[in-house]
Order: sequence, then C-alpha cells, then structure tokens
Amino acid sequence: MKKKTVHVRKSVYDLSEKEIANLRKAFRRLYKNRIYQQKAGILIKDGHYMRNDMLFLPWARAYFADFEKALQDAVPNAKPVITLPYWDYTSETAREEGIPPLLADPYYKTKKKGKKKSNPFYRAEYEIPLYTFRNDAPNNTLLESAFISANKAMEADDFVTFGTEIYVADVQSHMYIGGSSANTNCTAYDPIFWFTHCQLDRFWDQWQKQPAREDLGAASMPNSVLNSSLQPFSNDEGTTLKTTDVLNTENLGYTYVD
Ligand SMILES: [Cu+2]
Repeated sequence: MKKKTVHVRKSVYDLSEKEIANLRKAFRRLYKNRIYQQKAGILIKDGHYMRNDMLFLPWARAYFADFEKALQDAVPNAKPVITLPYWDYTSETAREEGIPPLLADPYYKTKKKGKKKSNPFYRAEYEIPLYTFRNDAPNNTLLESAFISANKAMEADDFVTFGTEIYVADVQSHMYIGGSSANTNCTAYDPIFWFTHCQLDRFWDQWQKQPAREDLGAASMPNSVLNSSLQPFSNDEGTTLKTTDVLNTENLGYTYVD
C-alpha cells in the first residue's frame, strides 16, 4: 500500500474558527448533494457487523475514514485539510455541560455580519421531509455511566473484552442523545453520530497504544476478526479493506495526538 499523508483528528473543543467554518461547509455540501444520506445509509445497509460482534470496531474505523474522505472531497482546498473531530462524551466538560453548543445549538451567528444561520451539526434530513431529533432533556447520569464503562474497557487485557465493554459506553451515548440517535434505523443520520463515533474509534486507538500491546492488540483478536473483509470499504487501489489494514490508523491517513 502507498504511504498516506497523516492528518490529526482533533477534539470538537479544540477546533479553530476556520476549521469549524470549513467543517460546516463540508457538511452542508454533503447534505445538498445527498452524499451525506448515502453515507449514513451504509450503516443501515451494510452495518450488520455493528450488532456487538467483534467486527464493529474495525468496520466502523473503515466507515469513518470513508466519511472523512467525503468531507475532504467536499472542500478540497480547505487548509488545514478537514479531519473528523471527536466529541469525548466522557470528558469532564461533557459530563458537566452536556452536548457542546457547536453540536447542540439549532442556530449560530456568523462572525462577520452576525447573521443567524442554521447549524448543520444540529440535525440532518434523513428522509424528505423528516429531520433527525434528540432528547429535549438528556440525562447526564448516562454520561457518568459511559465514563465508567469506558474506564473499565481501558483495563481490558484482550480485544474481545475491550470491544464488549466499550460497546456499552457507545450504547449509553446513544441513549443519552436519544431521539433518532437511539433508533437503529436512523442513528447515523444525526450529525452527532460522526463525532461520538470518532470518539469510539479514539477509545480503541488509546487502548491499542497502551504499553502492554506492542502489536496494537492483534494477538488478542480472533482470526475471524483479523482476516475479515470490511465491505464495502476499499483502499486507494480498490482492494477491499481487511481488519489487518485498519489496525494502524495511519494507514487510513489519520492519527490522534492524545
Ligand atoms: Cu454507536
């Protein structure tokens, strides 16, 4: 495989004004050309791996890299290059303040003219004319539970235990967001999906980089997971990705710095 340029995925709390503007532009363009709906639909069509079998982490990693590529293609001249940001819903800020305004507010004001614009990260159209929606009053104790589940997962010695535990944190985040996010038929359409699942991928990456795992956790993965293909995702040469191709995020062109 050709070596990829590696870009850093950042926290939603650390994005610059310019990065936010480009990300908003990218989402808007994907909504308009319906690529967004097509990408979100992949989870419903091909995401059968997501039913808590051990392929859900590698499959999702390929899935989010594919979506990140769509964001990059939507605004090809963005500087820095667009990457998918993560929302760490187990962080102290998240547990205290809930969903950040960047993702939660229906509107935002433009910097220059102070014009009110609708926030592309607040909701998305999943079927004309239906929009995604969330819990009006999310229950913060669910984020506390997710925090506990994620910490427990980090202590796992093997991939299967880690995957089983981290899946619980993921479900808790869906229940917290509620509405469309808690419904398997449209969960990927709520724009927040991409930010919380980027975090899920980051949890895995952090677990993989623990000192005890020189091989990124491969030794503790069942062969059926390691050798499985991750349809419908392929590399730049058009070959279907396998789990072994996505163990190192740098092969997919991104990394997390912490
Ligand atoms: Cu999920």
